[in-house]
Amino acid sequence: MTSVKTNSATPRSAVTGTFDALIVGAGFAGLYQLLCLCDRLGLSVRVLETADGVGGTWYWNRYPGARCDSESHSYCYSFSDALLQEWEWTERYPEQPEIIRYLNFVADRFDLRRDISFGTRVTAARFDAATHRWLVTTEAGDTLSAKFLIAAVGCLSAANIPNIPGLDDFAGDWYHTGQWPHDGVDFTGKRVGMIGTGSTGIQAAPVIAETAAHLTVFQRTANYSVPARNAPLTAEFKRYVKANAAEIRRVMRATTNGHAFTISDRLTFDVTPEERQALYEAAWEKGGLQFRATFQDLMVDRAANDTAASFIRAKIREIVKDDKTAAALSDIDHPYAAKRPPIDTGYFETFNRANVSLVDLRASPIERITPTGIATRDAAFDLDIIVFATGFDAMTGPLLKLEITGRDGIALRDAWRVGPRSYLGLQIAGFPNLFTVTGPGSPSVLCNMPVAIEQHVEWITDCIAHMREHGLQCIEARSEAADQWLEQVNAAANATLLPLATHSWYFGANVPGKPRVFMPYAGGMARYREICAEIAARGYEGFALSG
Ligand code: NA7
Repeated sequence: MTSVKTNSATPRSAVTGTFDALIVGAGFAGLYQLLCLCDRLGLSVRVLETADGVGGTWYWNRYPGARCDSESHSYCYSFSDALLQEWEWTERYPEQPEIIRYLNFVADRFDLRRDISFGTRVTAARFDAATHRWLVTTEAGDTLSAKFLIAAVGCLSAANIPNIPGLDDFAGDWYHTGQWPHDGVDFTGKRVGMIGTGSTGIQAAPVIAETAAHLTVFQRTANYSVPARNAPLTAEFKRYVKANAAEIRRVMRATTNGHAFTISDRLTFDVTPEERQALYEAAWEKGGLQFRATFQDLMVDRAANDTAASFIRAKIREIVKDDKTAAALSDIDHPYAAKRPPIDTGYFETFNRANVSLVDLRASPIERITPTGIATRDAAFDLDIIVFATGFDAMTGPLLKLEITGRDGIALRDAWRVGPRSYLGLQIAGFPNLFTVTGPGSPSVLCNMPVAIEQHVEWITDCIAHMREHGLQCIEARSEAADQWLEQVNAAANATLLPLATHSWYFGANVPGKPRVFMPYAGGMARYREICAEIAARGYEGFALSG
């Protein structure tokens, strides 16, 4: 039996009304935006959420091994000292169920649920020039209206299911990791094929291998990964986090990537090769995304990056016993961290298990899916289950799915036909009073997400407060400001090694036909925060405000 297994929430009806603001999405961004607009500004607000609960991206990503790569004490809101003191994480990296528990705790703690309509999918949003209001339509056919529309839909929430011929004929079950069934998947005794070796596939493979009869990993692009070294948090560390909450927040707000660690100011070639090796060994033992903070110049100097890349390749070859598999896993074609660097729990070790094998798709691409499995150019693999760990139509996908139409009837799809064009990743010319939380053109996915989200939500809240104070009705990014910002986004990316990974999802390259534009702002979160603050202080320079 062919089956598409997704979590479709039950649509509810009768979600209507007139509001000051509508927010789409009840993840980290939507919840905090709701809190700010209701509690700080006293606006009437409704959150529309497809799922049956809070969590956003984390509501759907329930695949085996799903865990955040940011450390738990930094993967949370920092706006409330009381919340920081009340919540306690259990592990170095929070697992998906714990993140969901956290966001439910936040929703209850701040009484947010009453303003959220769950099971409500937005199918269209149109700016009505006559009333200067957004008209939002839901799947159930209801229409709501609001002065402000805030898209808090996340960057990685539109699943990318590759269009491989024959999928409809597959007799087994298949799943995308970002649309995982709530009751889980039993791999016991099954022959499983997993396509994709990004952060998700690298997290999922070791867990699937524990119960599957056989796991075949289909790798198109070999990837670096550093051990996560996950572990339960000690009582001492928990005390440290509570006692130092203010300092941790200060560091997170001051660093390029919004994490609670700082990037070393040491340059790669200022130390001897022996010292460098020892520093990499120490970073490998420590584990986590912090590996890329070993030297200041790893992301800007190719020769410096090569030293980190060589170190990790050597580790892969040391861990993986089978020479051919080790060669395919370490044959990596891009600089370290030019694609989002995964961290893992026993990923490379998994290939030493008798029930796990690797298929190198560069050597032999997938030709089709058959009723019994996957056929590559050179072989056929019999499978009971296919897992697509194939990522997302990142950043623009979730926004385009809202079918937004702006002033003068311009569809966002048309406005962005050659790529996203947004001022600061916050507003789009032609779309008045629409804000995008962590939209393309902002640091977003290059930053620890809660930090990026809090900065955007607070900026949007301050902006709306400013408009109310000055009796202003409309704000819209100026076209020329968006163009100039796009140049800055490109310049920031070009100052790093990030553009050298031309197949990265940062470019949209993982989705066939998607315009190739480097989407996130790579100039660093701290610098970006200053830019946004300066623009606001100069009377919202680059935005047209009208009464
Ligand atoms: P990613 O990082 O986009 O990884 C997707 C993987 O799937 C990657 O290895 C892709 O290979 C592979 N892929 C995608 N399409 C295909 C097709 N058609 N055939 C074979 N292989 C394919 O997504 P993740 O879910 O792992 O991670 C997304 C983010 O979530 C991550 O970066 C963190 O920020 C959290 P490719 O590299 O494109 O050759």
